[in-house]
Amino acid sequence: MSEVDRSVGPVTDRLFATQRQLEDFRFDAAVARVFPDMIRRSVPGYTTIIPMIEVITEQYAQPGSNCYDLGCSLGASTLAMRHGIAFDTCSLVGVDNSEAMVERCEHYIALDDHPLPVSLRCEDIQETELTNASVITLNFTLQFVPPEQRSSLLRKIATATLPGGALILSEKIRFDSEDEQAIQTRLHHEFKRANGYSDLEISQKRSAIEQVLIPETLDAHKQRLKDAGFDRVLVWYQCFNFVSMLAIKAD
Ligand code: GEK
Repeated sequence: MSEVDRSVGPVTDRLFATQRQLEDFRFDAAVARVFPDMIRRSVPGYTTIIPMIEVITEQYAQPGSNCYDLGCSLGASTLAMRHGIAFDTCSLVGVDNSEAMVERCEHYIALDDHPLPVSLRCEDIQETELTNASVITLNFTLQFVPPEQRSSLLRKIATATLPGGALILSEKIRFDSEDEQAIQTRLHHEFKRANGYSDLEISQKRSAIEQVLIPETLDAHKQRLKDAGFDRVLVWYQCFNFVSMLAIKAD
């Protein structure tokens, strides 16, 4: 029997179903194993955002350029980008610092029969060298980078982005208005309940993730993207407290 469980079929997320000791959430092997089910049932709009990443990539990918998926997990957004890139002269790179994710991601990439090669790197996205980029995706990854390190990462991304290129940035956000924060949080939890998570699962996951996933306001994101060097920033998708933005470098 192999030491590592490489099964990639649908596995139900029950990680927080029984009372457990409070520990910070980590992208370890147990999470990687249930990840497709976990993210689909936890992130409102995820199943819409993934196919739209293909559509957006198709619009912004340029021949002879590099495309990057930063925080690629099991490669859902990487594969969407792969299918959106119309040029065999592009190179596509997926990066994640979780070994368990990258190992499974290789498997998912191999199952997909698109001819464009994908190179996967297991490293911190803050260390990744970015050049000549037409499309960069941060699909629910920036929220895990310590807030004080986000500006320099976005400056690096904007500097590497070609004129006419774009960053797709999806994030969980928070709201300045306490009232709106409460309403949107309740709706998010209702979404999780409707997807079969119990109150115990919702509250244990929330406690595990609150020191690790730090949401910011939409205004803070927009301002920082502009300060980093993007010319245009727009929201192309929002469902409750989950948003996806497009940051564009002018031609
Ligand atoms: C998807 N984009 O399916 N460097 C590299 N990877 C990181 C870092 C870092 N500093 N911080 C976090 N990660 C994917 C979903 S999940 C979102 C992205 C979520 C990685 C981390 O290991 C995890 O795989 C991913 O970012 C975040 O479209 O779980 O809410």
